[in-house]
Amino acid sequence: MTSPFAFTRALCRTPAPSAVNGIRAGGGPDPDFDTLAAEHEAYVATLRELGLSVDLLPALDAFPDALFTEDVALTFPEGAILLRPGAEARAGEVAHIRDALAARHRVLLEMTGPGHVEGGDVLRLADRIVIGLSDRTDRAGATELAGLLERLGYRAEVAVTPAGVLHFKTGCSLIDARTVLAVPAMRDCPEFAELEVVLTPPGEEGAANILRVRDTVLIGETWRATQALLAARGIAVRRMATEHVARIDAGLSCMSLRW
Ligand code: CIR
Repeated sequence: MTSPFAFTRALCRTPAPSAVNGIRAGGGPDPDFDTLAAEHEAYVATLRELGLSVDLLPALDAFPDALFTEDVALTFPEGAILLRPGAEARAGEVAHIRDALAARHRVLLEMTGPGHVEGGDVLRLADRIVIGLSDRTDRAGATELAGLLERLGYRAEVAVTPAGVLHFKTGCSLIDARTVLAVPAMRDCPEFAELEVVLTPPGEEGAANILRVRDTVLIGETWRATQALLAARGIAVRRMATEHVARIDAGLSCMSLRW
């Protein structure tokens, strides 16, 4: 096992104009494409500034959500795994990332089904990996993925994502090797029993999808109380604009595959 945030590389995908039609559970205003593209560009620039070598795949107009590369694969220094997204509209994205992963990883494993897993439901901890069951990730998928992870040397546990939370990581993220930031509904997640759980402050449940990259935590710019809470713990915080990606139910981890 290697550190869960000492990344050196990332794989992102340029948003297509169709991204404004990305899947979303609720209503609310549509994203503005130029603003969303600017948010994505700033995200890629930040990863590069933090020392990662970032490769940018071309936009895929036929797949509005394809900029969320995190959901279709898992990447580790030991190899990569192609997943089977539970959202039907996203299943075709996998074929479009296969060659890019094969070119960058010596070992490329692949889920064959019938189950489904999306990467947003896979939380990497320092000593194991938690797969959250959700509307996008089912038990059969989690079981198959756990077997593939074992081949790469990773132990997996299966958890439950609370109802109303899109992906497991929509509601929790790693702050450091022993600490998780989580929404109150995930406070008692048994998989966090040996960790410190820091709760998102009231009204800032949307802040839970932070992204730790090396020594810095990326967080949505509007989540002031959560930023203060992290800063008080001595963590370097980078505030990112996420308003328009959030309109299609996305956050910071979704926009890259990292290893
Ligand atoms: C979807 O519903 O699939 C996209 N609109 C958002 C994906 C967000 N991905 C993530 O949380 N890992």
